[in-house]
Amino acid sequence: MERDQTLTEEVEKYCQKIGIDIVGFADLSLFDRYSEENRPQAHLEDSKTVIIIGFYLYDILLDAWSHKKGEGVWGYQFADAIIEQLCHKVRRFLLKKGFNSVVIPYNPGLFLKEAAALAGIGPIGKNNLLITEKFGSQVRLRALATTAPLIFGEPITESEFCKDCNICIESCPAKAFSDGKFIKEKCYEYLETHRRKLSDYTIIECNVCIESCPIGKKRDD
Ligand code: B12
Ligand code: SF4
Ligand code: SF4
Repeated sequence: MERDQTLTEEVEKYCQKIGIDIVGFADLSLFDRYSEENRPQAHLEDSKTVIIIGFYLYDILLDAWSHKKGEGVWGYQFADAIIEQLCHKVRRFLLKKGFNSVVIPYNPGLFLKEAAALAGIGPIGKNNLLITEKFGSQVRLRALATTAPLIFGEPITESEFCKDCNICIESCPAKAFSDGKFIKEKCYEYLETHRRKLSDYTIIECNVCIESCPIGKKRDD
């Protein structure tokens, strides 16, 4: 299938213009390794490209979760709400060019940090998260599936950033990396029991494995 260099550059430029900090494009066939509901085709049958966007969490408040009084479910994430709007703008931009797109739901959806690594945005580091050169792991992610034939990035499978570093592993208060791999149950339990309360309805979760990582911390913008 012919891929469109000009359109790819136009999408990149548009993303930059509307305040999307990171964008990458991934090959659909790389998602065949996942179960059906975690593939782009489950959301848009004739998809040709997966677009991954990243929003830099420049203020910790963007990472807050909220719920409505009486509901008790942490259903609203501030950065996710912004990213969703940005995704819809990209969708509209592509629609005007004659291509259909779908903003992929959060759950079930794609495995976003893997999708970003498959799009060549950055590696998954020892902190088990996507690392970007400019922002470290301080980015929230979301994806669209589109019929636009965009040019893919090269998948990244190893982290050149981590090498001899172990800062995130040593900093994790739950010791979730103590057996040489990420133990999600330890992390989950810690997140549940150590919420930073901002108000009756809003909290911030642990993000030490993000904040302790030195990558992307030397920016001046
Ligand atoms: C379920 C979930 C959780 C659960 C369980 C996590 C888990 N890893 O299973 C809990 C609640 C514990 C959790 C915790 C956190 N989460 Co969370 N979580 C998710 C969610 C919804 C799905 C993750 C998932 O199941 N991935 C698939 C599994 C198979 O991956 P995995 O086992 O973690 O990792 C394997 C692969 O990465 C693979 N691998 C390694 N290198 C490579 C390279 C390639 C190319 C490939 C294909 C695979 C691969 O090896 C790993 C080990 O087996 C995603 C959102 C989404 N829809 O993707 C957010 C997400 C991963 N979480 C996120 C964040 C920020 C957090 C927290 C910091 C909490 C917070 N403050 O928000 C912690 C960090 C924990 C950590 N260090 O990993 C962000 C990460 C952003 C980033 N920069 O990477 C995401 C993407 C949400 C978002 N919208 O941005 N999370
Ligand atoms: S703190 Fe060090 S080991 Fe951990 S993700 Fe960042 S660079 Fe990699
Ligand atoms: S979010 Fe906190 S508890 Fe979970 S792995 Fe990261 S540092 Fe550890």
